[in-house]
Amino acid sequence: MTTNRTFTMLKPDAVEKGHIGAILEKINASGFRIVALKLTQMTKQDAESFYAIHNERPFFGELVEYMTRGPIVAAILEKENAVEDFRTLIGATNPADAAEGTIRKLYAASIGENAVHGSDSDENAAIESAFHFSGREQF
Ligand code: IDP
Ligand code: MG
Repeated sequence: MTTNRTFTMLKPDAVEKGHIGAILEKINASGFRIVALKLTQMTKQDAESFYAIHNERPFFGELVEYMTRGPIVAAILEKENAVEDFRTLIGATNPADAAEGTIRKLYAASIGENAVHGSDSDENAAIESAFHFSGREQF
């Protein structure tokens, strides 16, 4: 099944550095429609659950600490081929490997603090969207 929606978070480092406006502008300019949006903060339990797939990885503790240290912007984005096109827009996990012009190339500091999340599949986009937004918060 393919859908036309993906889920994103502007992570605590991007919010701390004042990049919310610039990143949302780039998302809009790239043809995505924002269909849900909020400033929120994940609890430790939220982050452990959201990133459960990584819980055996050596960086898991660091990842949870980072993702809970301040507010994030959570959003659902709509566009044809949204999941794949948004992964292209954000660039590689490690900003050192990210293509020119991508959000991570422009705004990420390191593989850990990489500014933005993008769902990796339609299934996870739906799960992650429901994690952060009720039905009445999605337009
Ligand atoms: P993705 O965000 O590009 O899908 P994943 O491999 O799913 O990358 O990793 C989830 C998040 O975990 C990354 O975005 C990054 O914040 C963090 N992460 C991934 N690999 C490392 C690492 O080697 N060291 C520290 N943090 C990492
Ligand atoms: Mg991932």
